Amino acid sequence: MREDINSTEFLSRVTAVVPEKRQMDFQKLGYYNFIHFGLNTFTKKEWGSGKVSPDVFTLADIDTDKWARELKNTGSTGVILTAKHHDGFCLFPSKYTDYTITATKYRNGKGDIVKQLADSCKKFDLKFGIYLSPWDRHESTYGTDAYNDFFCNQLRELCTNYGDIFCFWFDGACGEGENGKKQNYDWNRYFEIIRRLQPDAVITNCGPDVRWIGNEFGKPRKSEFSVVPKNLQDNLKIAEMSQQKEGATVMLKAPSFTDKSLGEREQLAGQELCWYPAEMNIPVTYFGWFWRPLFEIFFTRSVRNLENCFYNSVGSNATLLVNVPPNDKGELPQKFINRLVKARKRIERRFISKAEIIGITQNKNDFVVKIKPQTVKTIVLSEDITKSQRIEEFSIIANGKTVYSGTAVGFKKICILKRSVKNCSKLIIRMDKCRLQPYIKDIHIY
Ligand code: FUL
Repeated sequence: MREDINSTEFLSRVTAVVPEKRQMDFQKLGYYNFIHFGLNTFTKKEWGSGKVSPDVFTLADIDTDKWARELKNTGSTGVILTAKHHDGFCLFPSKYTDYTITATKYRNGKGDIVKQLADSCKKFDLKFGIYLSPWDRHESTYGTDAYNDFFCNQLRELCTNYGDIFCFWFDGACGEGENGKKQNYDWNRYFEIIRRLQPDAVITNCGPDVRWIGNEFGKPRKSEFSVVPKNLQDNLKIAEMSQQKEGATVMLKAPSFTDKSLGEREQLAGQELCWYPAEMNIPVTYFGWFWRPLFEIFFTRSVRNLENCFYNSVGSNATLLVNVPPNDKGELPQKFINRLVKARKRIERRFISKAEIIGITQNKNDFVVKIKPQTVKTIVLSEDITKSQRIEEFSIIANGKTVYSGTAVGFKKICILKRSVKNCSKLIIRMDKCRLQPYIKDIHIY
């Protein structure tokens, strides 16, 4: 029998789903960065073939402190580095392959960019994460069981030699075809290694902790829910779903991650559920993950666009991962950093004049907030997600008029009013639809 989506039984089951501690810590990070760097930076390709000579990597050294300092200035909380992309080339001296940074001139063949950046992140108080592509176009064992051992060995190296890792980012792309090489990834074994060696790390994208928001254009759903059907995490599907053709933008074929709506009551009925919050990943250019001069010149996102991406993710119950790719001099292009810094300043400006809250009273579904009179333009709401995500529809009423209608709140919802309300002294946050009673953690008014 189909579950009654309005019954207390059903809603109790849904609201019993809450985050793990590692998911909670991760959500607090808000905005952080990706760094795509490797041989592709020099060949100006998105997907390296795995046959490119390490000689194309011509740099003798890089100032990763500068990367960390500059990213920190953009308001970032962490950095995820492509330790290995699909071409199989490793930025760290993996013992299990020769196709690594030690085969280049970099630091006279003694370099380890993963270590370098991990240290720089520590210095600048940034979290450090690892992107390790399961798809490997260089490794000869790829497509056999031995590759799973190889991949696990690399994972162990990365889990043990670089301090705390906050995130392992597994890419779903797996495009080999012509030579028939296809890998059955032993995901459970990979996850088990990470859980054992880096228990606080989240496993993202092709992993059980954080889900892909479903596009790379900076567009969230109308409502982003963190409670979703558990079968979304189903690893076995990943191979079929994965991206098979080179392209700057990933289009997974499976409908699930890209579904227009996810986690609405109808989609949860009769399903096993899990806590699986969204991450929005975007390149700082409108497309392309590795640096390309033309992309930098013509397609760097505008300050406005970056600002909106922030509200659409961090302000809409997701996290924001922005890729900032170093150029072939090993530097983060100033244009990227400048735009991100400007976006940060614009965002910060919005939150300067915080209203002094005189009192909050709850009257059934209304939270009545009295403030010292001022002009109001932005309201930030947070649910106590240790009690799950509950709000489905809400409205904000000021001076007797509805000034905002919204849907999901979750960890954080930034509500920007179309028109600011002058001389506002009282706001009502009305819960129009909720999964049992709401648990509001914070209300901030600006
Ligand atoms: C995709 C990859 O194919 C791209 O090259 C990039 O790494 C992006 C973040 O994920 O699946």
